[in-house]
Amino acid sequence: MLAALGLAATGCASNEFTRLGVPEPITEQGQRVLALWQGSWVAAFAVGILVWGLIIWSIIFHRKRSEQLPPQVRYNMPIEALYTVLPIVVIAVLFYFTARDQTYLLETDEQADANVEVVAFQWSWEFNYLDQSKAEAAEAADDEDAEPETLFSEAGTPDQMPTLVLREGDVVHFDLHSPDVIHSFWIPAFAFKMDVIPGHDNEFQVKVNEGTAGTYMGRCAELCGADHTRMLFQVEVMEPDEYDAWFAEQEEAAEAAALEQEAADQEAGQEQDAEAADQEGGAEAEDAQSQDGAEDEEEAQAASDDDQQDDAAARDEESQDEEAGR
Ligand SMILES: [Cu+2]
Repeated sequence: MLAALGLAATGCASNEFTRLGVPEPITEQGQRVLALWQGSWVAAFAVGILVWGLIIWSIIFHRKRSEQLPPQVRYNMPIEALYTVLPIVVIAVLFYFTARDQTYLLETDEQADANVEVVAFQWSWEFNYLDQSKAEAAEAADDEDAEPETLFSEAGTPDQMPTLVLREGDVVHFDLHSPDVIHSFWIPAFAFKMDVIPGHDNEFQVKVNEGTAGTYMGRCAELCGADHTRMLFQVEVMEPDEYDAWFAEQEEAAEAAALEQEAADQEAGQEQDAEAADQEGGAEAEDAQSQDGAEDEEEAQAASDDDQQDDAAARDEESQDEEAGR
């Protein structure tokens, strides 16, 4: 049975039963996580079957036969040593595979095809598509605070979840940034999540598998306040052609928006210049006007003060009347 289980768990066939609760991974890294998960379960089942077997064997074959005390085996050195060494071996093996896979999962050396800055905030996400990763920008400029260029962005709200778009076969680098509290960036189909910590930008990267085009869910996996449960996003994996068209469209839209903004800024600048010129010319006339205006304002203020005092006096009288009436 153990052999069958081991074969089922580590074989190529990956169905819902043998994944033991983990969704079908869509990244190379996710497959590694799944393998670690399945391997750990195989080890746990092996230990479990051994222990249950010994218990059942003792119950059946070593039942109480007489009133005589059976031979006592405490302080039996070989058995005591076995009890100590065996668990240490089990833990050491689990530790080895965990450490090995963690190193692999946190590796960011490979050149990425896409760079995304993930901003997690209370309570949604913003995805900034960058021209390079933060680490690369810092290295290129030889300045720790150098920021990569944002090509275009998408931000969501708790009511309108944003969509993160990825391309099949891409190595995608994620820079995680939070301006407020700790969140956790979790795409269940990656079989991976990472905390998004204010003041400490985390990073990781994945290789998206071929043939995974489709829509997946993303969540925040760290209780981060009242609307934590609404901190959702969608992940859309596109086929290369579709993605390239989408990417070009987004870039164009961002460029057009930037140009529009520039034009608006220029117009505003020109208006300001014109106003400044007007002000210089009419400064003397305005001075005369403003003095008149100031006097008018003072009079109006004095009048309203009088009104307020009258009101207060009227209210006092009313309340006195009420008291007298009681
Ligand atoms: Cu959150």
